[in-house]
Amino acid sequence: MERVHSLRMMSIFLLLHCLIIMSLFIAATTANTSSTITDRDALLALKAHITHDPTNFLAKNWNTSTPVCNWTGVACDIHSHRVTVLNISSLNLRGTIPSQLGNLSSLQSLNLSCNRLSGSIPSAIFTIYTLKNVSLGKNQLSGEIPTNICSNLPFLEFLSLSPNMFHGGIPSTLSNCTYLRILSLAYNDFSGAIPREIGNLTKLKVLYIGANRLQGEIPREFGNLTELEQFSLPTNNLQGIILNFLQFYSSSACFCIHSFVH
Ligand SMILES: *[C@@H]1O[C@H](CO)[C@@H](O)[C@H](O)[C@H]1NC(C)=O
Ligand SMILES: *[C@@H]1O[C@H](CO)[C@@H](O)[C@H](O)[C@H]1NC(C)=O
Ligand SMILES: *[C@@H]1O[C@H](CO)[C@@H](O)[C@H](O)[C@H]1NC(C)=O
Ligand SMILES: *[C@@H]1O[C@H](CO)[C@@H](O)[C@H](O)[C@H]1NC(C)=O
Ligand SMILES: *[C@@H]1O[C@H](CO)[C@@H](O)[C@H](O)[C@H]1NC(C)=O
Ligand SMILES: *[C@@H]1O[C@H](CO)[C@@H](O)[C@H](O)[C@H]1NC(C)=O
Ligand SMILES: *[C@@H]1O[C@H](CO)[C@@H](O)[C@H](O)[C@H]1NC(C)=O
Ligand SMILES: *[C@@H]1O[C@H](CO)[C@@H](O)[C@H](O)[C@H]1NC(C)=O
Ligand SMILES: *[C@@H]1O[C@H](CO)[C@@H](O)[C@H](O)[C@H]1NC(C)=O
Ligand SMILES: CC(=O)N[C@H]1CO[C@H](CO)[C@@H](O)[C@@H]1O
Repeated sequence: MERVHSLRMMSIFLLLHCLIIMSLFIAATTANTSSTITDRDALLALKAHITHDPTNFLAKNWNTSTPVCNWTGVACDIHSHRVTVLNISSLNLRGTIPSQLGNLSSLQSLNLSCNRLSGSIPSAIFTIYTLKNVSLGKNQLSGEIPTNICSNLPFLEFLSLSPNMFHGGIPSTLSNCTYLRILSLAYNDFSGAIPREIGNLTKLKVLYIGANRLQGEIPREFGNLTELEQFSLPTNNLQGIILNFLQFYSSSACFCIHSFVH
């Protein structure tokens, strides 16, 4: 009698154990499915905004028969299955950037560089709190940088917009992206003064703002940028600017340089 009782207790215990493990497993695999669907829809919106894809990269690799995390150029967090990296650089893609991309709310690295994308950057991109790297260089993008660019990007380390056709002023509020290490705004159509607040970005290692229509003095505060290793500034020494910039591009292997030097 005793034995039967303890056996029964044991099987109830085991059953409970199984139930807990099963529910944990279900929770893990179904967690945030609505977020992963949102990620998929955001990438499908991007695909729909690409008007020309000469290597059929998106047509071949981005389809709903495979999970988003298996798509080429996409990487996900292994636990949440949220998209953390989007790299579709150097594919000669034409088209525009849809605002739905701003729904990739776990994205850390966005690389759309070396394509032929046009239009402006949707402001929704600047609401992705987790962003660290943004490479949009070597496209045909235009518009202004919004003054609230850094309001929701506390972790931004890498911002490259060169070369493109952005205009307007360089916002002084860029200094709120306090972790910026690489800032490349060169080869655009920026005008106005160079904001002294950039001198607050003391982690800057690379600063390219040359080859724009900026005016005035280089702020004294730039003397505070003690980590700076490479820079181009709007001086008369255009040769120097190009040299620095070429070095940057050859070291970062974006082999699409010829077309804009000419
Ligand atoms: C869907 O994409 C996968 C690779 O991610 C590819 O192997 C497969 O052929 C594609 N299917 C269609 C119908 O294009
Ligand atoms: C997606 O990728 C994972 C890991 O690389 C692999 O195990 C799985 O079979 C892939 N799924 C499909 C549908 O291709
Ligand atoms: C990004 O994509 C380009 C072109 O497909 C590739 O050469 C490069 O290695 C990729 N970078 C990363 C960090 O995956
Ligand atoms: C995604 O972004 C678009 C445009 O920014 C928005 O209209 C939509 O409601 C967002 N949410 C989802 C879940 O797709
Ligand atoms: C951001 O870019 C830097 C330099 O290319 C790289 O070392 C780093 O791993 C990237 N971070 C992410 C989150 O992709
Ligand atoms: C920039 O940061 C300061 C101090 O943290 C804050 O008061 C200000 O509102 C921020 N401005 C923007 C545009 O993000
Ligand atoms: C940034 O720099 C400006 C001018 O150089 C200064 O007035 C301001 O206090 C600084 N802001 C922060 C948050 O360090
Ligand atoms: C930055 O530079 C300015 C002017 O050169 C100086 O007055 C200020 O104290 C410096 N700030 C820091 C934080 O080093
Ligand atoms: C983005 O891709 C280009 C070309 O593949 C590369 O040179 C650049 O370093 C990448 N940006 C980041 C932040 O990794
Ligand atoms: C279990 C899990 O990953 N939950 C996350 C789902 O997504 C929301 C918003 O992105 C997060 O706040 C949760 O932590």
